[in-house]
Amino acid sequence: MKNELTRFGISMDEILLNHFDKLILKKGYNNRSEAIRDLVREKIVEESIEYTEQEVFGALVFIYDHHKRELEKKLSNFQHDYYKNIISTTHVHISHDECLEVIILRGKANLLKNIADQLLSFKGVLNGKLTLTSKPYKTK
Ligand code: NI
Repeated sequence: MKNELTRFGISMDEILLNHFDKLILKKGYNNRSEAIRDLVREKIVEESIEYTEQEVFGALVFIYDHHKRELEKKLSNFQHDYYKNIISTTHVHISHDECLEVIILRGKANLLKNIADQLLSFKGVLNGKLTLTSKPYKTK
């Protein structure tokens, strides 16, 4: 497959196109083509990530109660258990009582989701979210 650009026409009703143009303006795209390419890439990643056996990447962001007994030790031990999948951890003290951590993960999607579920269920972890991503397809 060639990596050259191919032109094709898209038919869209005026109302939808109007909403789309407002969206791409808000998102800062220079033209419709670039916005459509990104939407297609996003959809391809979203649809394939659940099933792929390939390595994907994740960012787990969560907030926890700094005063909860033993929680910091528990979080640290847990992260050591998965040292092969955890690339990096950033810790931010967001208030007198709470901390925020961002954990960057790599591995199979199901394992990363499982790691996130386990961690987010710890008592004292107040809120969190895992975002997974991967390359949409092989470019080389
Ligand atoms: Ni802290």
